[in-house]
Parts: sequence; structure tokens; C-alpha cells
Amino acid sequence: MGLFGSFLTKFSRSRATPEDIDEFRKVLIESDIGTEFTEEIIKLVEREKSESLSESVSTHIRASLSNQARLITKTEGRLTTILVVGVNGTGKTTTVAKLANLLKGEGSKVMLAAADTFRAAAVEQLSTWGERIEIPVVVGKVNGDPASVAFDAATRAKNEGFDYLIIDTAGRLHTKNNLMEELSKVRRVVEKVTPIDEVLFVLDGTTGQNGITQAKSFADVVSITGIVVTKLDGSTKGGIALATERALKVPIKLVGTGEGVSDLSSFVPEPYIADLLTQP
Ligand SMILES: Nc1nc2c(ncn2[C@@H]2O[C@H](COP(=O)(O)OP(=O)(O)OP(=O)(O)O)[C@@H](O)[C@H]2O)c(=O)[nH]1
Ligand SMILES: [Mg+2]
Repeated sequence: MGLFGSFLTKFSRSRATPEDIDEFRKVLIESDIGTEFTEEIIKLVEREKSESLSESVSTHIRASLSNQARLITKTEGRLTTILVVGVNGTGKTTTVAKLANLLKGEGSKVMLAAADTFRAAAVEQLSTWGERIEIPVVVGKVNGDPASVAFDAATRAKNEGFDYLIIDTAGRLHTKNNLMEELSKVRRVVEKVTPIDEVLFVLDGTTGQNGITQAKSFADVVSITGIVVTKLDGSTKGGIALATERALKVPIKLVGTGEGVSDLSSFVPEPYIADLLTQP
């Protein structure tokens, strides 16, 4: 992180030349925060040369983000159901396990549904996590109907008084209509048993601007209520997270920072933005 810091420090002391602006624009675009934020930040830089430039930029970014709650929903007195969706390999299954472990740690009774029935390895992956974190996993037949696994799990979780059901789904390209339609079927079928309270879209933080297009397609089909940004460990710039939240007006709720079960945290915008703006 810390991409913009040296530029902002420089511009707070002396007026930026057109060459400086071009160079800074390139850095902003490469950070994946998107063209809207980029042009707005450039405007701020062109307008004010002051010690508080960094603060102005930070305030501007914060004001463009969601003010909705960033906590995972908890429905009192009945099962809370969470559907986890996204394109291939973004970290859905890992996030399901991390989130389940977190909720269990808070004292909730959690069940998982392996509604990724495309590959035997996917079912096995979630089952292995279930054993490790000691949380029951409902599985179905490989190549079976994901909606039917989700339905069975919802029925069981509801009847057995669970607090949370988290449904893992297969990764799918947002451009494949039949696979997207399958997701909306999962939703419809589960909702015959119990409402879906939260739909988390898992975004790989290393994805470029295509992340926004992906998120929009999923939002159209299953109405996303929260974004999880994964792989924000290492040198990931992760500006795409802010661009996606802004474009969708859906809050980032969780951030994945590693492959371990405890590498999941709540998203707090202020330190994240500060980190983006400080010097390397
Ligand atoms: N570094 C890092 N790796 C992660 C993180 N989250 C997931 N991964 C890794 O990313 C890879 C894919 O994770 P999965 O959870 O299997 O992703 P998925 O979205 O379920 O994949 P499909 O089901 O195939 O679509 C695995 O190697 C994970 O360990 C993260 O926050 N940081
Ligand atoms: Mg998976």
C-alpha cells in the first residue's frame, strides 16, 4: 500500500506540474480505484496546495463510500442464512470456513452447505474445513442439483435450531447465463424454507476493474448485500475494493488477509484509506 503518499506529500508542498499530474493519474489508475475516484482526486490536487491535502483526499473517498452497516446480519429468534457467491477461485470456500469459525467463536450454532456440486474436490474441501473447525457440513451428490443441497441444508438448519446457515456455491463466470440462473434458483428454492438474509459477493482483491462488472452481474441476479474482499495480504493494492463498493453502493463487510482460518476481519474504511494514502 502507500501508493499515493509520496505524491500527496509532494503536492502539499509545491504546486503539481502537468507532468506530475500525468504521473499521479497513472499511479491512481494502476491502483484500480477506478476512473471516477481518479479524476476527483486529481481535481482536489489541482485545486488545493495545502498541508491538509491528504486529509481532503481521505475525506472525499470516505464520503463516497457506503454508510450502511458493515456487520454480518444476525436475525434474532430464527435462522440467519448467508449465500456466498462469486467467480472462480476468488476465495469463497475459504471465506465460508473463516466466517463460520468466527461466528462459532461468538457463540453461534453454525451449519454449512456444500452447494458447489460441480467437483468432488470442492465438496471435499468444505468437508475438510468442517472437520477442522468442528462445524457440520451438509453435502449432496457430486454433479447433483446445488439448489437441492441448499434446500436440504436449510430444512435441517431450521428444524435443528441453528443460528446460521452459510451456503457455499460453485465459482461461475458472470457472463454464463445458465450458471447465473442456477444461482437464482438456489435462492428461490432456499426461500421456500427460510429467507436468505445476506448474500456475500466474494471479490479477489487482486482483480482489476473487471471486478466491478462481475459484482454488478451477480447483484442483478441475486441482490448482493455485502462484499468480501480477499487476498488483501501481501502487496495487493486493493483499490478495486473501494471502486466496487462505490459502483454498487453495497458495503464491503469483510476482508480476507491470508489462507488461515483466522485471516478474516471486519472492514473499517478509515484505516484502510489511511493505509492507501500514507507513504511507503
Ligand atoms: N493469500 C490469500 N489467499 C487466499 C485468501 N482467501 C483464499 N485464498 C486462497 O485462494 C485459493 C482459492 O480459494 P477458494 O476458497 O478455494 O476459492 P473459491 O472461490 O472457493 O474457488 P472455486 O470454488 O473454485 O470458485 C486457495 O488457495 C485459498 O487458500 C486470502 O485472503 N489470502
Ligand atoms: Mg469453492
